[in-house]
Formats: sequence, structure tokens, C-alpha cells
Amino acid sequence: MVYIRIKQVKNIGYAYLVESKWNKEKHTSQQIIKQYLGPAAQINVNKIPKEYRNKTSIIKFLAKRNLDFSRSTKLNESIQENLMEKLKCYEINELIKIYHEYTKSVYTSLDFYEKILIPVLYKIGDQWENGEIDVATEHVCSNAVNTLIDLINQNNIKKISNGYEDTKSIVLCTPEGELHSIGCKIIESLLLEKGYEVYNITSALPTNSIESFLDNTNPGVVLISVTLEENINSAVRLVQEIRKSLQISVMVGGNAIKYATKSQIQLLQKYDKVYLDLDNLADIITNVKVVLSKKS
Ligand code: B12
Repeated sequence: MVYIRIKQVKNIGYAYLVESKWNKEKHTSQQIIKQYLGPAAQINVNKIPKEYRNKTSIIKFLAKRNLDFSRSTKLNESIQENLMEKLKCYEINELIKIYHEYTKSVYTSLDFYEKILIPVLYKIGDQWENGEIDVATEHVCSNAVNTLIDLINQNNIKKISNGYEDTKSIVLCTPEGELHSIGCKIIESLLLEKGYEVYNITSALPTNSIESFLDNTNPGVVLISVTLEENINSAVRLVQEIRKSLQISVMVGGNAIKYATKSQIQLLQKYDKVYLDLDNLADIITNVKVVLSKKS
């Protein structure tokens, strides 16, 4: 059975997802911690791995705290609708209000990006594809998103006034030809919030200028975000170029990875420090942290 256990440390509750298993040899039940879920005061359904959300013990735990799954989902849907409307009208003041309202109690900026903003961006893409919105509206929305993230960063940047984390820096980029940069911007925002030094060089830069920038900055890890299938080869070329002169860890991700052919994946995996298969924001941030801590 899986359930949530709260451990009190100096009067603060910390939540863990725990599995209770029967140990045949010792004839006793054993509690195995499956995952740390964060401070109990901040727990919500989004923090619980999908496969456990419908377990009775979990539903009961959340229901007790008025945070049950259907309530959270309904709440998210209505916030998404509101956000979409304000993006289309470029109402920046309203957008930042929505963010503040959402993150003022239990939800974090990561929750905002993952449960509200990204699903809205995907819906905007679908509406554009189905001809429900025109290209200009799509551009208005993506520009409004960029401004909103800048404002969120300004808000969070105060937290790093004491200086950056004592690790190497992180470079975020897109391969030549790729104009989709919001994925990198969101990852940048979360890394800044954690106090990392980040260089976001996303724009349609040619491969050789990215390479010379990396030579000069010598970062601890490079994240390459590729959205369009047609840009996978340019991502492969970029990784190959980076590896010619630098042994930096490289993480490649983004919407296009699911369309990559076997040979493209093989080409990327030839380089032992290339990380694929990551699209969950929390996992991306954790992996960056792990990669950087190995180096310092
Ligand atoms: C905004 C947008 C644009 C904007 C981009 C503005 C900007 N500054 O970024 C503009 C208007 C410029 C644009 C242009 C185009 N777009 Co466009 N666009 C979008 C839209 C609506 C949102 C993209 C986005 O930001 N998503 C949010 C991010 C956060 O999600 P994500 O990229 O999936 O990232 C997640 C993961 O993949 C992962 N991740 C991302 N990067 C990385 C990196 C690493 C290292 C790791 C580990 C993980 C990771 O983390 C994120 C969180 O889970 C999408 C819709 C969609 N479904 O995404 C269409 C979409 C991507 N666009 C599309 C198309 C076709 C185009 C155009 C060709 C046509 C057009 N619309 O004019 C051009 C191409 C331009 C080019 N050469 O790149 C298609 C792509 C179809 C396909 N199957 O590949 C989509 C899916 C729309 C659709 N439904 O058809 N677009």
C-alpha cells in the first residue's frame, strides 16, 4: 500500500510518499520511502506522481486538506481559460495578477508553468493548427508570455541578491533555425529562481557562434531545446560541434524529440553525456542540479 507520511522536523511537516511492504523473513511490515514530496503545507495533487493520484489513501489524504484531484483539475481549467483570454488581449497586468493569485498559497512557479501556462500554450498551438486563431493572435500570445515570464523573473530575482549558487553556469540554447524559445525561457526562469547563473542564448544563432560563446564561458551544462522535427539534425550538428572541443554535459530536449528517428537518437547518444527523454520540469531542474554538483 502507498500512502503519504508527514515527518515533523522542528515543528515543520515534511511529506513523503511511502510504500508499506510485508517482509516475509522478518515477519513485519517495512516502510519504503518512494519519493519526497516537499513541505506538507505546500502539498497538492500536482506534486503526487500520476500513477498514485487515484489511490484511496492518497485521495483521502488530499480530501482531508480540501485539495482533492477533481477540485484541483477544475480550478486549473478555469485559470487556464482566464489566462488564455488575457494572453489574446495582451493584458499584462491581468496576467501577472493571475500568476500572483495562483502562487500565493500552496502552488509554486513550477506548478504555474506546468499546470497552467504550458497547457495553455499547447491549446493555442491546437487552435492555430485548426484555423481557430490567426498567426497574428498566436504571435500576440507568445509575446505576452515572454513579457509575463520577464515579470515573474523580476519578482524572483530578488531571491538571488545574495549571489549565485557556487557552481558553474548553465547555457540554454536552440539549434540553428529554431524560433521556439519559450521552453528555454521557462527553464531559465526556474533555474534563476534556484539561484543559478544562466545564459539564455536562444535565437536563430548559427552553430559556430554558439560554439565560440561556449568556449568563452565554459559552462557546467548546456541545454538544447528543439521543437521542430526539421531542426533535429541541426541539434545533432550542434552537439557534435560542442564535443569537438569541449567535454561539457549536454541535455537535449523539447517537443521534437518524440519525432526523432532511431538513427538521430543514436547519433545523440553516441556522446556519453547527452541526456534525452526529459520533459517534466521538476526532473529537468533536478538533473541540472545533479550534473552541476558532480562537477563542483
Ligand atoms: C508559441 C509558438 C510559436 C511562436 C514561438 C515564439 C517563441 N518566442 O518561442 C512562433 C509564432 C514564432 C511560432 C512559429 C512557428 N511554429 Co509554433 N508554436 C508555438 C506554440 C503555440 C507554443 C510553443 C511553446 O512555447 N510551448 C511551450 C513549451 C514550454 O513546451 P515544449 O516546447 O513542449 O517544452 C516542454 C518540453 O518539451 C521540455 N523541453 C523543452 N525544451 C527542453 C530542453 C531540454 C534540454 C529538456 C531536457 C526539456 C525541454 O520542457 C517543456 C516542459 O515540459 C506551439 C504549440 C505547442 N504544442 O507547443 C506551436 C508549434 C510548436 N508550432 C508549430 C509550427 C508548425 C510553427 C511554424 C512552422 C508555423 C507557424 N506557426 O508559423 C513556425 C516555425 C518557426 C521556427 N522556424 O521555429 C507546430 C509544430 C508542429 C510539429 N509537429 O512539429 C506547433 C506544435 C503548433 C501546432 N499544433 O501545429 N510558433
